[in-house]
Amino acid sequence: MRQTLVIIKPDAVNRCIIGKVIQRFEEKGLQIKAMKMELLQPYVLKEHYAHHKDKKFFEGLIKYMTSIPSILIILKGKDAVAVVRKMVGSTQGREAEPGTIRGDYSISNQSNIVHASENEEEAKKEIARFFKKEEIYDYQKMNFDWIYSKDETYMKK
Ligand code: 3AN
Repeated sequence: MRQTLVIIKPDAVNRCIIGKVIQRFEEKGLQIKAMKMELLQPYVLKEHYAHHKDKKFFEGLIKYMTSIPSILIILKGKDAVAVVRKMVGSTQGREAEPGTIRGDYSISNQSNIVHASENEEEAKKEIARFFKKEEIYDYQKMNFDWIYSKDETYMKK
């Protein structure tokens, strides 16, 4: 099964909807492999958002992301990267579909509640960027047998 990185961003922390966001992932059947609160530092965010370094909003993005702590989470599940991106919805809060996290909680391009890894390769890099090995837990999730079929439970993806 695959793993993906989610950041519950400062706007969601400030608006007291951390629990609502986490609840959606738990109810979907994803497993929380790691979770922590951290005030993210500019150097790590400049690396994380390097693809936006020439954009007008870059400095504002770094300022917002370093304003108060974020919640960092690793989620595990079959096709977790794609499943979580779908749950999060498209980048612009005003355009995100209702029913997605951004569609239900965001009306902004910048303050859009969550980050989720874009693809498998990014997920691997981002997990290594934000977590130490010893912060990630292997434990049996009792209800996996009820969330998946037997064949799916043992499939790698
Ligand atoms: P996503 O987070 O959906 O993968 P990216 O990687 O294009 O989207 O954007 C990273 C972050 O940059 C977004 N989550 C958002 O906070 C911020 N961002 C993206 N586009 C804009 C914009 N036009 N104005 C302000 N902030 C933006």
